[in-house]
Amino acid sequence: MKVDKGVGSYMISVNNTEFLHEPIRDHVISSEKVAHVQVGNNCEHALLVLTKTGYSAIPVLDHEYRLRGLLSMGMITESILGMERIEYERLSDMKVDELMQTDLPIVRIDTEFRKVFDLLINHPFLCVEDEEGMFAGIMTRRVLMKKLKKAVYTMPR
Ligand code: 2BA
Repeated sequence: MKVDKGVGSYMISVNNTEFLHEPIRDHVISSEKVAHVQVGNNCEHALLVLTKTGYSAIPVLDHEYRLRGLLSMGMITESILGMERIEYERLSDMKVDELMQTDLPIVRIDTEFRKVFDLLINHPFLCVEDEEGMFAGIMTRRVLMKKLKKAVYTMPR
């Protein structure tokens, strides 16, 4: 698609779609930079991590660094909604394993951008695994948008 803004102005192009066939590997936010909680952690700790980092959802990993699920602020608050108040005191007795969402899309580190493009429409981020099935990190909407912006503003050859 080309949008010609008239003589002497500029042209925006989305013809540069080569990146769609690139693997996401070099654009994954690596595991050590991803805020997470571990199975067995209590929900009080999880609430602390979510609040301190400012993220609305984070991965849940096991002790071997494999992905087990996803935990969001919403899941925590929902679980402690009492009839008249939020029952924070229950958090220390609840484990993240009880609340986490386990049906989530996972992509491999060699997946092409084309595939994550589709998935990131409905998910703010995707968990990424390496060839051994270990948690490698996440691919976020922000990273994809930056990649897309670059493609849009690159003039066709
Ligand atoms: P949300 O936490 O809902 O954040 C939505 C967007 O708000 C983020 O989009 C980012 O642009 C901005 N944002 C939120 N908290 C931020 C912070 N502490 N520092 C900088 N920017 C922040 P994306 O960057 O595309 O991230 C999409 C989702 O991926 C986030 O959703 C969060 O659930 C997760 N995420 C991103 N980076 C993470 C990390 N380092 N650790 C754990 N989860 C992460």
